[in-house]
Amino acid sequence: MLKRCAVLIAQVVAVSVVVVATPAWAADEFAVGATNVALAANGGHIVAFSSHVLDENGKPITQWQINNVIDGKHIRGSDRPRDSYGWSSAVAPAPGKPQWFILAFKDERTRLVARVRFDPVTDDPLEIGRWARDFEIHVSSTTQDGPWATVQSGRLLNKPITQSFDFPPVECRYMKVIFTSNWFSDQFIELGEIEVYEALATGDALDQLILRLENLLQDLKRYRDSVKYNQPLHPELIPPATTDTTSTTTTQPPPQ
Ligand SMILES: [Ca+2]
Repeated sequence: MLKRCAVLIAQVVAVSVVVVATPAWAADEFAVGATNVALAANGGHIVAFSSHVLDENGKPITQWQINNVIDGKHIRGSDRPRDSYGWSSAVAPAPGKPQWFILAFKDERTRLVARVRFDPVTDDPLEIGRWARDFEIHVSSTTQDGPWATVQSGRLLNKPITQSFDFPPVECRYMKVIFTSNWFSDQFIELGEIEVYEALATGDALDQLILRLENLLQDLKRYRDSVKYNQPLHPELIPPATTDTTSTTTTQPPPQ
């Protein structure tokens, strides 16, 4: 019996250690959501940016303004939204002078994010080299001024396709996207759209862990009761005593 108790306690301790030792955001415990939380229609918004192209009066050009990267409008073939060609910076990125923007989500809520998708396509053809190329993604869970943690860097393809980048789930209140280069143009850097997706807890792993702990605790309680009340580990499995009081009475020995 003592050996069984020791085994039970060891199992509870082992499961508890797993709870403590498991990283808070283990990637395999999450699925990527289907909602683009950066989309303006979902509450996404740009809180700061390096530049966008201006007209002769110093006003943003609607078709090329920064908010076009979160408007959900894409250019594909002959499908070209009249009011949204993508984002065009005012100048090309230069060494030490990247072009960038910072976005936040609905109500400035911190999100657990795990996927970013870029659509480099703008109204300008890829052949003129303005589409975004090398990028960095940084996140802050505090302020739009940082501190920043780098979660991803990479290079986009100069192709008219949306490109997806996954990373371990990370808390993000503000996301700073930095572009350090385009494809060779000395004029601007351009991006069609950015999408951000959350990591969603599947619940399966946690539910299974809770179930295991509940079962082990139940076994420990059974063991305690069996010792305390000198009863079998599973008293509920013992057939109930007969309710025939007459026969019971006749089998009792007479009082001494
Ligand atoms: Ca767009």
